[in-house]
Amino acid sequence: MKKTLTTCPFCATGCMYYLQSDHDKFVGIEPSTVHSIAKGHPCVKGWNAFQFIHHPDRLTTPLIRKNGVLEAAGWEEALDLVVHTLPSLQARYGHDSIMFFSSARTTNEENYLFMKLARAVFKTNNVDHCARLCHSSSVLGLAATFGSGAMSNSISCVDEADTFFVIGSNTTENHPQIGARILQSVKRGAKLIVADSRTIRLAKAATLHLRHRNGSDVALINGMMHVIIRDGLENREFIESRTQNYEQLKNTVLRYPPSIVAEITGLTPQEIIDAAHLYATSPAAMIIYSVGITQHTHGVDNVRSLANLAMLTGHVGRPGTGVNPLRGQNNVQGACDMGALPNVFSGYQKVADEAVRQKFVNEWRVADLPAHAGLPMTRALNAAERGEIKGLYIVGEDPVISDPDQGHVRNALQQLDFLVVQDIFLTATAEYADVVLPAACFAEKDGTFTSTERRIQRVRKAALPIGGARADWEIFCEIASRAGYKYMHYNAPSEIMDEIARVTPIYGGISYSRIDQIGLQWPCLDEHHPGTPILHVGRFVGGMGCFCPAEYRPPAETPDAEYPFILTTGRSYFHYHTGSMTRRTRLLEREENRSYVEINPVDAHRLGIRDRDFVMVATRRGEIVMSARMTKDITPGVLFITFHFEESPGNLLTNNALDPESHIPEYKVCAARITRKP
Ligand SMILES: Nc1nc2c(c(=O)[nH]1)N[C@H]1C(S)=C(S)[C@@H](COP(=O)(O)OP(=O)(O)OC[C@H]3O[C@@H](n4cnc5c(=O)[nH]c(N)nc54)[C@H](O)[C@@H]3O)O[C@H]1N2
Ligand SMILES: Nc1nc2c(c(=O)[nH]1)N[C@H]1C(S)=C(S)[C@@H](COP(=O)(O)OP(=O)(O)OC[C@H]3O[C@@H](n4cnc5c(=O)[nH]c(N)nc54)[C@H](O)[C@@H]3O)O[C@H]1N2
Ligand code: SF4
Ligand SMILES: [Mo]
Repeated sequence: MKKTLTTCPFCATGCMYYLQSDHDKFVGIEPSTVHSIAKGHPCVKGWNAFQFIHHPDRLTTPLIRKNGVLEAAGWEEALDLVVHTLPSLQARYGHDSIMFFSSARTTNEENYLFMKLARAVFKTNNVDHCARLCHSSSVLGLAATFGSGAMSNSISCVDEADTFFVIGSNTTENHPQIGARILQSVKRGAKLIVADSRTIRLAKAATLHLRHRNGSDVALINGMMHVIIRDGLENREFIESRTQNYEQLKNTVLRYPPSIVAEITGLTPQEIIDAAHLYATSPAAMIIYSVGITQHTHGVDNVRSLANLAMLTGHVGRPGTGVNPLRGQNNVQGACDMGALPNVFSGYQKVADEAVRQKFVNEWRVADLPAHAGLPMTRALNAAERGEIKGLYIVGEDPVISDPDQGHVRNALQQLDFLVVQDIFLTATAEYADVVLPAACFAEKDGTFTSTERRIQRVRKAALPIGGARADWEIFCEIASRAGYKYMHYNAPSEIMDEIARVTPIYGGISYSRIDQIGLQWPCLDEHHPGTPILHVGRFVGGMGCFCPAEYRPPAETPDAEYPFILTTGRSYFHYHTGSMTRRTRLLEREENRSYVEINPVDAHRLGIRDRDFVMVATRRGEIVMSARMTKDITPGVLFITFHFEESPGNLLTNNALDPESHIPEYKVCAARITRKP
């Protein structure tokens, strides 16, 4: 029996454990008792992360569409088709007529190479990934206020906080090891404020549970800041020495007294006052949020408001404080760090900056690089629907199931002249592909993932790729060289990391030898730098912190007579997104194998719906049938569904309304109707 230390392929908590294998067959997981986060306790998805690896559905050979059907093909033929078709589309329709969707499921090295492929070989900045759907609002909102879009503190700070403000994060289900740690701190006496219209598990342990209306977060946070200033609880010294623009913030939040905020949010004025006092008077208070905050047409405003609140009270730059976006995918932090984004190279170095571009021109040995920003992925699908994007290369992403408004996504994919899908399974999106490339999964390749606390950790090859599958990075190198580009050849992923370190200041000190057992947290500037557990200590990354006040704006769609409910979407503990891996895991699929909608008993009784009845949920985009789950944990007037189940896809219903700055979709609020199926 062999055991291989690696990093979990699911959420960005970043637990490490050993994969156990016997002659290239995976048999189990052995926890690593020394890992700083998992401490020997992965969650149920982690414990079962070996099962999907050799599932019979794995893609083992390239597929090419012939006469309308996908047929098995050789690598030569498939790669040649990709290498010939993409440039011919560019020749006909322009360089920016093709788009690259990178993958937060793949390694840093792979994200770096994919953006290098798009920029250096195909000369376009049209590259993006699922952070667009997830924390693009954080990247923008925190960069504007603090100068860095990443989680400010470390997961271990959970042990040092006196008060938690958890808003729009179902932590125990979606970042289970962080959720468990919060509960342990609460047991030791820490206070907990939860702001979520659902009574999530953390809410049951909360000092204060704010069940505010979905989409009213800006009003709530402005209201808390109003009270803090009114009652003299702001941190004057911090405001004076470390921030700017305070007067403007003060003028804005003046207009949000508890009485008005109570009306917008549905809370009582006293709840708003209590939350403000508890947060502001704690010695160390930690804001933890996730996509309940970011996935709105005002997602960036939500994030800026949280940053404002932390600066107002000086809860930033110390242990147990900070503004902490819990990033989602195993490597979404890394995919952003690596520049799989339309406007930056690795390390958030702007493509528009001449000197930065020159550095990459020299390193990559190309004549030039495109200077204007590319398209965000949500905008690219809109452009495809209009016939403006002709070719799309998707790696490890299933937009048919995960993007908003499935009818729109299917239509967009249908309009394409050429679609390449590179995945480990045949996804719903792959049904539209002209070429499908079979990729090796996390257990079959070397590399690194960067966790939500900015920690770069090793992923290790524990067995050979199944069948004819190849590692994503090897596929990219092969395409580059077939396209005539000579400088994308590496003997191993460690060499790719050496290149990343050379051109990316925040990863400057990262090498495989330094992260052999324990990962390092960026910024890690050189080979002697110990890494950075807490950002903004003594000084913000951007110099001075900047208050960016925001006004409350309602969601794009609000309930009316025809669609009287707020529909919100999210996740469950047992499944992961499109379910490509978790639904092929016996134990997880046994726990939960079909779609459900959470509805409050008051609403259910009124509509004649009983627990487990089949119901139809409809929005302006479409309707799906699923079973009702009656629970007081959801506020009357609100419905909750997941998007894990292809058979009744949650995203058939969601609204493709985008935040004007981050281009994130409003997954968290739309208007819906529910009826009992006769
Ligand atoms: N089991 C599991 N774990 C996962 C994932 C998974 O698919 N399954 N996915 C991973 C990924 S990529 C991500 S991004 C994270 C996401 O992690 P979370 O953000 O925790 O996930 P969600 O369930 O989408 O939403 C969180 C909460 O936001 C609340 N909410 C909805 N609307 C609002 C609102 O307007 N305001 C506020 N304050 N709250 C609101 C919901 O009620 C919900 O409880 O999880 C990661 N972990
Ligand atoms: N309604 C609603 N929709 C949402 C959200 C929501 O809250 N509500 N949340 C959004 C968020 S935050 C996110 S992050 C997205 C996630 O959306 P997706 O990224 O589309 O979801 P995943 O299931 O993670 O899909 C990733 C794909 O990567 C493949 N894969 C896994 N490992 C590898 C590998 O090593 N190589 C390759 N090539 N492929 C691999 C998997 O098989 C899978 O098909 O969903 C978004 N959609
Ligand atoms: S908490 Fe996240 S990283 Fe840890 S085992 Fe569970 S899914 Fe994996
Ligand atoms: Mo996400």
